[in-house]
Amino acid sequence: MPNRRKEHVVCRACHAQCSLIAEIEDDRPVRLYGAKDNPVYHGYSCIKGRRLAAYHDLPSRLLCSQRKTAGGNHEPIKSDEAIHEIAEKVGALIARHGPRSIAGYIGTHGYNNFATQAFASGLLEAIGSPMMFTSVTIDQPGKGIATSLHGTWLAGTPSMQEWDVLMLVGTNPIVSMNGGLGMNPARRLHHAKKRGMKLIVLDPRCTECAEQADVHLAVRPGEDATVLAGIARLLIAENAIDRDFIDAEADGFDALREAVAPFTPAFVADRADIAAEDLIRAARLFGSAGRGAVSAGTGANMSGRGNLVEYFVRVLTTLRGFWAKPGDRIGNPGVLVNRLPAIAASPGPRPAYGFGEKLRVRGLTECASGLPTAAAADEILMPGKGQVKALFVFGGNPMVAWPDQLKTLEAMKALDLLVTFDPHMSATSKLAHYVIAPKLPFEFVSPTMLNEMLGNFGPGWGYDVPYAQYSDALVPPPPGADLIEEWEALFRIACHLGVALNIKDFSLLDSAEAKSRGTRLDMRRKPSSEEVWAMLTKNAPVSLSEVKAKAREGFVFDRPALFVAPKPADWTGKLDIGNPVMLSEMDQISSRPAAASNSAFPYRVISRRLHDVLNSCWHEDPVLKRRMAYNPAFMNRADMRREGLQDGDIVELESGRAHLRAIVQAEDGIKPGCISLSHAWGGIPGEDDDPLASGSNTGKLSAVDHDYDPYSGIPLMSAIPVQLRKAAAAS
Ligand SMILES: Nc1nc2c(c(=O)[nH]1)N[C@H]1C(S)=C(S)[C@@H](COP(=O)(O)OP(=O)(O)OC[C@H]3O[C@@H](n4cnc5c(=O)[nH]c(N)nc54)[C@H](O)[C@@H]3O)O[C@H]1N2
Ligand SMILES: Nc1nc2c(c(=O)[nH]1)N[C@H]1C(S)=C(S)[C@@H](COP(=O)(O)OP(=O)(O)OC[C@H]3O[C@@H](n4cnc5c(=O)[nH]c(N)nc54)[C@H](O)[C@@H]3O)O[C@H]1N2
Ligand code: SF4
Ligand SMILES: [Mo]
Repeated sequence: MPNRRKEHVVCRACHAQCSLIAEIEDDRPVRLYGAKDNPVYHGYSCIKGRRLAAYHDLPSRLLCSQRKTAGGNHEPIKSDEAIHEIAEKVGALIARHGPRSIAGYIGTHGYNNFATQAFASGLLEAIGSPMMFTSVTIDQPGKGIATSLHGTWLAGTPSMQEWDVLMLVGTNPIVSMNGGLGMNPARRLHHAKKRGMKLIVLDPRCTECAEQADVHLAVRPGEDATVLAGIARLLIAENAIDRDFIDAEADGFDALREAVAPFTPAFVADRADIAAEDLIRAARLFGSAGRGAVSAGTGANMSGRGNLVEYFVRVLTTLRGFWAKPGDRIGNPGVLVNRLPAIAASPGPRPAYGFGEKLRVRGLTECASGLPTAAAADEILMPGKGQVKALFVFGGNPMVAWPDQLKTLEAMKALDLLVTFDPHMSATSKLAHYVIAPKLPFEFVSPTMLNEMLGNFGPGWGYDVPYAQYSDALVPPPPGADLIEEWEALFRIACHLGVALNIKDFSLLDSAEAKSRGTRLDMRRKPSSEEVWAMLTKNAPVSLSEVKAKAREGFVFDRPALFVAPKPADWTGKLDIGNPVMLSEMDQISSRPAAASNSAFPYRVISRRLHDVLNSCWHEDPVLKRRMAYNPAFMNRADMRREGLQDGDIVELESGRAHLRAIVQAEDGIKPGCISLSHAWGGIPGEDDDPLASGSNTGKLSAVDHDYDPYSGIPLMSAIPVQLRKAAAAS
């Protein structure tokens, strides 16, 4: 008789950390489904999460680490041996080229695991390298930059239950679990709409969210800032602003009013290719609501002017006085993460860029969203003092995720040392000198700290009640496997190098404080996983041991009620809605003519998420493969007819940088002229880039040194101008 048991578990297939039930048979996870009684997720699950059990035993899963041979193939290597060799090589590179030659990149599954993040940044700090890149600057870098320029409102926004209106800009949380709607987004939107909340969606596609919108503005890609400025202008013109709030809490109103003046409905309608009446309808819905929120996503951040779009997300919130006010009850006082002080005030703007490490390319520096990852390939390729020689990749896949794939390929090949921490031979791992095979989620501990932390990102992120769940390691690694948690491998590399690690406390939001109040490790003794998590939650509002004791199934803690306090009388900080750099970008939009529509590149490739897969993860899973064998280039039927295309035909898409082949598929509700193509598909260019076999890589179309943001370095990763040619008929 097989030994079968059921366990509650935190899903870690994406950042949303849903609560699932795992059926485990003879120590193997065999089935997963949503936990119906969970007070926050209410049984939600998606196919990616439900397949997480299967990933633990997929044949493609690496059961031991790999080393590249002289012939370019990979051979198994004991993790001990790999760690020793890697440490030797790092030591030699530091001695020869200095610490800056060692860089790290934290991708999706590094970001999603705080133990990995903490030990990775601890190691780079300990050796004295500032070169830590993350996926944030190729994701939604405008968020950090705009928050810095506008200022944080400490009390945040009121909970979703109180919103009368929600505006989503280039984000589709029903599919992506990006912020805006919170956890189990479809259910929450349904309830919110039932009680009367209005929804405004800006998206060139009729997305799952747009289908339910009261106003859907099918904006021309890259013109979101134009539309939001138009809405700001209408709010001001129709006196639908909270003048008392603005006078008391914000600087820069007059400059803003002047800067948005040219953004008349006629101008916006023309630029953004929407109906002026729809713009006015959206502005009136937004302007007549008592409370509400605005949330933007990747579409808005990747199409140029992402900082400005995110800035306007905040400016519109301020114009309407939608921030939480004195006396409002804070939904989530915090369980594992300390929230910002619940005061109705802003400390004011802070520097958004121009500090920290100076990169050697394009005048880029560290910015409020981190070091510009779009510059990492150039930092590897450009000779000279400080050149990056070694790259550690933590749960990311630069080869298919970074913009400018051809440059990334050159860079990966140029490295003296490329190490990935990845459970399968990703495109990047195929080029790596070492691939460290990590444990998978059900083999290690995790509380829901990541998603709680994301609650500070913006409205409708994280939890709006004091919820947490704790999962133990549920199953051992497969028999005979030699796997290691990322943090443990990094601990051992540090030991070899003779450096001591400081482990950041992730319960503290301020990164300097999280470091200064972190834990300096005694390197003579390797901590246990639980001890590591105790360090990561050292100053948490609720102790990890209490969370562990109470929240195996997910639990809403009984925290003392927290109400927003008025600001102290001597408070000086104010929000800034007239930032000169942002307003000068507005000037550029209004004073320059629109790009000619019959240019050499008439189509725009726009980014989107696919329901069934997360970025480049586990595309080879046979169940997913049956549902989604490749990433189709979704097009408008009229465009297809005009180009003589049918479903399944292969087209060649050419940008100013490169061309790629993709397979077209009609989709209703895509704006004419747009080609909606998901990212992180395809393999190594020239080796495995058959669109039918591995999909098409949109990163190839981006150029990091063209049309890039001067602060985050992000180039166009959506709204990429291309021309289209039919390459072959469907086979
Ligand atoms: N053109 C275009 N480019 C884009 C985007 C876009 O919309 N358009 N999106 C951008 C965005 S938002 C992001 S976040 C980046 C993503 O950038 P990356 O994070 O670099 O890419 P992912 O594909 O998410 O890489 C995840 C890797 O983690 C591995 N993995 C899976 N499970 C685990 C695990 O449990 N542990 C470990 N250690 N590894 C695991 C997978 O095998 C995979 O290799 O791509 C960006 N690139
Ligand atoms: N199922 C699934 N979920 C995911 C992921 C995944 O790969 N699959 N990836 C995860 C990651 S890494 C991230 S960062 C989040 C991202 O989460 P979201 O930002 O919500 O990502 P999308 O669902 O792609 O939504 C972006 C929307 O922007 C639209 N868009 C493209 N260009 C423009 C433009 O110029 N203007 C406007 N207004 N809209 C535009 C697209 O049509 C798309 O509907 O999702 C996460 N969740
Ligand atoms: S949304 Fe993310 S966390 Fe939730 S079940 Fe799907 S993969 Fe897992
Ligand atoms: Mo992302």
